[in-house]
Amino acid sequence: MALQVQAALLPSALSVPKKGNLSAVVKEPGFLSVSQKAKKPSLVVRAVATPAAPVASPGAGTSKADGKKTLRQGVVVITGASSGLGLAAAKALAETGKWHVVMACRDFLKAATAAKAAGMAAGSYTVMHLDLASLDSVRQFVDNFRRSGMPLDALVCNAAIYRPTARQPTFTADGYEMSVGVNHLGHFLLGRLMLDDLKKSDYPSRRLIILGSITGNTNTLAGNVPPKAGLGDLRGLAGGLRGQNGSAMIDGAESFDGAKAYKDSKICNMLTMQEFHRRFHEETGITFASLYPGCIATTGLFREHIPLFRLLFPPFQRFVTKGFVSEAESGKRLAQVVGDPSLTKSGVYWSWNKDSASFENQLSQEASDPEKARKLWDLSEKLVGLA
Ligand code: LMG
Ligand code: NDP
Ligand code: PMR
Repeated sequence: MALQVQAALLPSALSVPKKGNLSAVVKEPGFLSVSQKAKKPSLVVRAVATPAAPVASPGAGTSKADGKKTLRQGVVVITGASSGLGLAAAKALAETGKWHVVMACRDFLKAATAAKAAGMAAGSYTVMHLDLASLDSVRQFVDNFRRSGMPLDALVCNAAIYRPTARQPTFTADGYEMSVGVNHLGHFLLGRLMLDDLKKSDYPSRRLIILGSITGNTNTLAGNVPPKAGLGDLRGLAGGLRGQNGSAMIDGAESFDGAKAYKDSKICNMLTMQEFHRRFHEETGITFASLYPGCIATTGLFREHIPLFRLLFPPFQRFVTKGFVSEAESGKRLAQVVGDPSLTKSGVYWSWNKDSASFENQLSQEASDPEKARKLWDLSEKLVGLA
């Protein structure tokens, strides 16, 4: 049976690292834990996940153990879990024992090393390769995930890049401007494909979460720091964000602005969450949510910013705006949105107040415009090959 478990996992594991070297990957304890730590061979699913202390709960997604109904361990996929918020949330969720975390990352070894350095228990997570800058990679990831035999109970679209100092656009494998390509289009395809997996799950509360941000909302001070987010009439997106004969910017602007492209991508993330909610919540019961986790000024998101910014930004946020939040705290917040039984409401953009209590926040007019959301959805479908 152990062999069977291993065999079931092998195809996904072997095809996981695109860039990585296989022997190094196979040596990785997090990876090996997938088959080595399997203690409950009755189901492939149970074998992949760490056998955690069962949580008593009635309803679906339960199994009988010792004559009692118990909630099985949930499986959550987190994109970009190799650093910052994604890693902190992965750790927070894995530590509860209630979740097995699939870390969907572009750099397999970086993710595996980060998980280990963060002290995540081997067997509480699986690293799988996902490069959101390639739609082929997104499809490949979904195939690999399905072949692993794990159910999907929650999906967190967390990965992002921010290119504030770039003067020229760069492009994804499919030729789309990188910030919107990775932050929005890659996640759009992933979310659309994995909706089917969420639908199949028997877990009591299934959730699809997409990271938003305050800087994409012009109804805030932070959202008014130039350059301001704005999608215009989406003509640049309609033109394919190519940058050569068209525009690399969603609003069709002639010149590229990396900071604006990021903020625009966050509007897309928040609009997409709401459109998912409108189209699928009633029919599926899945919770769709977005959030602003606070200003996590120390993460890798700012890696491309000038050194002076990276030096001053954390104290500025900590002492001046007071919007600063540590990576660990932000991870707890995201973990709440994934698993807290009180945050099941769908269509919500969560934020936290100074006492770290969650509340339903207001999105800007543009970030909650249903007509724009529908148009964005239709255009995105074309760009990722779904329509
Ligand atoms: C753009 O500039 C770039 O052009 C673009 O390329 C890209 O990099 C983009 O977002 C990234 O930034 C934006 C920014 C640059 O420009 C401005 O903000 C222009 C200012 C225009 C006025 C803004 C309106 C806001 C009005 C508020 C008034 C300000 C008061 C501040 C207090 C607010 C309290 C609620 O800006 C910068 O690069 C500045 C860098 C910001 C971070 C560092 C700020 C330094 C502050 C020093 C903090 C010191 C540490 C605190 C110690 C406390 C001790 C107790
Ligand atoms: P980090 O840079 O620390 O983390 C981003 C993650 O995304 C990394 O794991 C990175 O991988 C991954 N990533 C980047 N490009 C790709 C790609 N092509 N394919 C797959 N993964 C990719 O940033 P944060 O933790 O700060 O950001 C996480 C989320 O939080 C983002 O959605 C961001 O918009 C949001 N957010 C952040 C705020 C903040 O203040 N930091 C505030 C509000 C929202 P790698 O490690 O390989 O680089
Ligand atoms: Mg901003 C008033 C509160 C506040 C908050 C909560 C943020 C969050 N910022 C605030 C204010 C200001 N910022 C002010 C007054 C300024 C002018 C000095 C300012 C500047 C600033 C810059 C240059 N802030 C930034 C930048 C960035 O490059 C970051 C960015 O826009 O990335 C897209 C950023 C951020 N400020 C935030 C947050 C959360 C960011 C990180 C970006 C994000 O993930 O959305």
